[in-house]
Amino acid sequence: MKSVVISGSGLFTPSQVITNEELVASYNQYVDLYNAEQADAIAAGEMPALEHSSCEFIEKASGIKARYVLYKDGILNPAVMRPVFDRRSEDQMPEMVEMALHAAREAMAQANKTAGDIDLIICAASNMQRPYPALSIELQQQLGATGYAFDMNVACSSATFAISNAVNAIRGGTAKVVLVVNPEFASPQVNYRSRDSHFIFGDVCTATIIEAEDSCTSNNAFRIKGMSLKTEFSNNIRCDVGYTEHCLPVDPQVPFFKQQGRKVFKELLPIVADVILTEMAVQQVAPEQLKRLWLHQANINMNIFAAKKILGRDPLPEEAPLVLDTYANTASAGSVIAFHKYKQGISSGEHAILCSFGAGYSVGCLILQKC
Ligand code: CO8
Repeated sequence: MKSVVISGSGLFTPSQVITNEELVASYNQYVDLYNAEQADAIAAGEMPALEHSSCEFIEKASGIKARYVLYKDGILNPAVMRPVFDRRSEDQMPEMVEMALHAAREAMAQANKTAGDIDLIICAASNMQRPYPALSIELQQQLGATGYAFDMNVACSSATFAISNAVNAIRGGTAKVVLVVNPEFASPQVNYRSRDSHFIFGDVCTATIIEAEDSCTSNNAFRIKGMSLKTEFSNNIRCDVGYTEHCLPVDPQVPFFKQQGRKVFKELLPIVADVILTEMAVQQVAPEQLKRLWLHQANINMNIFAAKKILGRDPLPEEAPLVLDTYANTASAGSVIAFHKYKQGISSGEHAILCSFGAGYSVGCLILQKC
């Protein structure tokens, strides 16, 4: 079987930051206005008063301190509470393609690849800004690449599932060098009026270059030694927005991400641990051989729990790096950000794990070995 590597990675980080303090202040202003407006109904017991959000809760429950967003202003305005931006015209790149272009260029430079080398582009993310033409095909044109391109979505596992598709395309002979991009433009899907979820997501884009080991000239490449993917249906992380929306009665909750966070926590972790430990056994990689765990970044407590299950002890911070504090949950990009920022200091032959987990449920585990 052909040996395939990740030969480069790239990251686009938006320039605008929202701290917990800013987010909570705007949410609490919204709550005060709402409770004042509904004072009579609340006093009559017809509806409950809304409660304030708190920075202490957010940091303790999730590990999130801030998030990057493409459009900050509308989000923090208690009368708006959504990112405000115009639909771009047909001759302008949509945000997701623009983000992907930046991340792609960094990944290509790391991998010593030009657009002429890339013959497959996969755009994999939790949301697509439009169904067609595929965003990946517009990116292909922007880069000046040839071959073919397609979009795909497995929510938080979009990146790992796309890397697995890339490996299979290379092994099957339909591609030689694959660019995978994960533009997670998450903020439009966040309900900033929901105390339970207003703090969870940030915007970002990651990119990776996947190619056969024999064509790789990068000095920081990782062999994809094992891959294991698993899905199991659950309604506990869900978004119902779709192309039929305009035919249906308007439901103000539909466009938003929603989840049963506690249930996700309880149900998903055993699946994650099982997928990772089984693949480690298949690849004959023992816990003490693992130099790093680049895990999905949804919740600090979840990451520590998963790392403990894998290593059989508490992880050192550098063994299971977190980017949640500054990036928040960035859906499929999270584990790739951790990989991109913390892939130094691993010697040839040493092993590491890149693993996503989230909606679906879906789990994607890659066992990597430094070339
Ligand atoms: N401020 C203060 N208090 C709060 C707040 C707040 N903002 N929110 C909730 N509380 C209160 C609750 O009311 C509750 O109070 P009480 O005990 O009196 O009822 C208390 O705090 C505890 O609430 P929870 O039980 O909900 O709190 P948790 O400790 O479970 O933490 C989390 C909530 C952080 C959401 C946690 O459950 C979590 O992170 N779970 C894991 C979820 C997860 O991994 N999800 C993955 C989703 S990402 C994904 O798959 C991609 C989806 C597609 C991307 C879409 C892009 C937008």
